[in-house]
Amino acid sequence: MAASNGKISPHSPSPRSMPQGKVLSRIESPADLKECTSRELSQLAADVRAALISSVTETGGHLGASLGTVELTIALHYVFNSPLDKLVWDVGHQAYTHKLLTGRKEAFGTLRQEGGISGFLSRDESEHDTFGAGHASTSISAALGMCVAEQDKPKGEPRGHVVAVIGDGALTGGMAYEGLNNAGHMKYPLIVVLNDNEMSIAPNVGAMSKYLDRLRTDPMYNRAKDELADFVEKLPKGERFVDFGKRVKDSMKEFIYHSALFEELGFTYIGPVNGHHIPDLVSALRHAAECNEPVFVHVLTQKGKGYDPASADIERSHAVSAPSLPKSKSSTSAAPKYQDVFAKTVIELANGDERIYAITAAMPSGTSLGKFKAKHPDRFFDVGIAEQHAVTFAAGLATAGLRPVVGIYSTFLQRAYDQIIHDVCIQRLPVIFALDRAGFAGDDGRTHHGVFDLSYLRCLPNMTIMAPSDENELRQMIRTAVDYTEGPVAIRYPRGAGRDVDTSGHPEPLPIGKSEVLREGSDVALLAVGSMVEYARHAAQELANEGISATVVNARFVKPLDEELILRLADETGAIVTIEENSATGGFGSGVLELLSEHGKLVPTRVLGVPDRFFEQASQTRLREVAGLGVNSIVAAARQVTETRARSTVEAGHNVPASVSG
Ligand SMILES: Cc1ncc(C[n+]2csc(CCOP(=O)(O)OP(=O)(O)O)c2C)c(N)n1
Repeated sequence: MAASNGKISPHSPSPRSMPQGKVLSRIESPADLKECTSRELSQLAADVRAALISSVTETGGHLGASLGTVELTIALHYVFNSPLDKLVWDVGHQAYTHKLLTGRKEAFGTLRQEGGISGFLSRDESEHDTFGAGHASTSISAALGMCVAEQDKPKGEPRGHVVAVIGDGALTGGMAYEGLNNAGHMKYPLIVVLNDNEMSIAPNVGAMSKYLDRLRTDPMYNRAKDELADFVEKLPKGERFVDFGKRVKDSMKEFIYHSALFEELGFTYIGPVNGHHIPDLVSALRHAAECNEPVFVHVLTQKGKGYDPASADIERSHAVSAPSLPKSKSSTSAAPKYQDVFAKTVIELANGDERIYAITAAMPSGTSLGKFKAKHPDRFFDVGIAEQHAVTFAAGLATAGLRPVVGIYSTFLQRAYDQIIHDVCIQRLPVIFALDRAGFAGDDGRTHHGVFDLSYLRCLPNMTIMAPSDENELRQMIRTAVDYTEGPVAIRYPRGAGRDVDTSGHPEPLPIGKSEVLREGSDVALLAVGSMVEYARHAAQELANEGISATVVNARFVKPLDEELILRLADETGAIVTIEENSATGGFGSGVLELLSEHGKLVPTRVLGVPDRFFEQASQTRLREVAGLGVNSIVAAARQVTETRARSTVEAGHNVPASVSG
């Protein structure tokens, strides 16, 4: 079932056909681009755009981001020789054209589907994908490492150029500056291409964004741009590409506009360049390739270019959903999304509590905290793609008695681990972490599944961790967190819709560390966390049909555990199954095992959690099944522990075997 690269099944979706156009149909690899005339390259851009729109509106995916980089990608593959030359795409969500030009045209219709190609870049997928990503701001560091490796190759071996392509949004991430700082000083010939479309997912934020804006609108740049366009127009047609490198080399120097900031950092700055004009891009990239020192090429692009709905709502079209994606099993279409219930509740509580502040790291729509901004603009902060800063900034707010709520995807909080420990937990600062997309993230795949948070947070002293089983419980947990001032609290909830339960009335706080017993039984205790509670309920019903009587517990708290209840159930049922949509290593089930061992109650126990491997994209429901978290797996585990208990009782009476985990 599991392949080592994380593909979840041998299931191969049949690719949808897409229009390829005259030129795109001839391109099997980047080498084919070199044969193209200038006119053919612009036809190729049109073909690629039509293919992207046709295909991605069907499969879903990052359409807006990729439509903005069509010409840039063509120019990069025209000038450089991948895979000898290394192209490193930041995040990778804007690299669909790169996929089409590097042998993945036929598979493109399987994008982001189970068994299909990834929505990001992956070293497993193509030799042209030099570095996998999904999280932002890594490209400069990775590319610098590759650049050093290229330069240190033994004499006589061909050396490739290395180009990092980073968006203006990703440039707000601290790691990008760490990379620039190091690269400018090391003087290796790294080329950094800034794909500046003025957008992160939402409009970009921060002082750097303002600086780029000044470069973009400076009249000097506009004059240089016009002069360059004139120059290109005056070239005889056939020469526009053939002799372009030679002819443009000197004149390019005149068109270089200076950027004090990037030059002070040790880079030669080229730009701003019109990112939708292939001749300008080709000349700028050729010049960059000849510099033999760190070069920063500033390219201006338009997100969603060529797709009307995208231009009308650039933020929404950053990614489009597939019309036909299967819905999560536990959700109903009428139910509100967890993220919306979260934002609504924080707004409601903030209406009457001026201490509540909301922070997002570039995800105002993904977390729904943009709604908080509309209500309480003075208490809302989008800090950019800067998770580490978001956490320590929140810690600073908390020192003054404020109640910061950091709305963040589980997967992105991974970036800020030391900040959680060093800045928040050690100082017991009451920061509230709202972890969205906890559990499987679905079609975004292995870089985005939020299946580690219970493990990485549970081991931290002073941390309280909750997980709601429905959207009303999420409201109660937010209220509980706001009332609790003894230390940090994390609430983790899944992607998608809730269960359509009643969410009227003021949310009441929950007793800290207390679970909820949903069903009483005598043969086995099913201890479930968050999204798994419904699954456990269904499993209990099936077990009842087989004559096995199960207790079902909604854990609510992963830390502190409801020790009294768990120990009592160990005595009463003598068989336990824990279920969580988190790594089986170090999460809730591990906590239960630790508790049982501490008290010498080693009753047969199965820990159901995400196995120790990475999972590619599929629907959330399917991923849960493949990970062994479906109803059938719970039923099987319950049977196993009850049989083990029965056997050991018969064999030895009192000699109960040690816990087993799986
Ligand atoms: C560490 C991290 N935080 C948040 C995200 C979510 N995210 C994906 S793309 C994106 C915006 C990137 O903007 P930019 O780099 O300018 O690329 P564009 O989409 O505009 O092409 C964000 C915030 C992420 N991928 N990684």
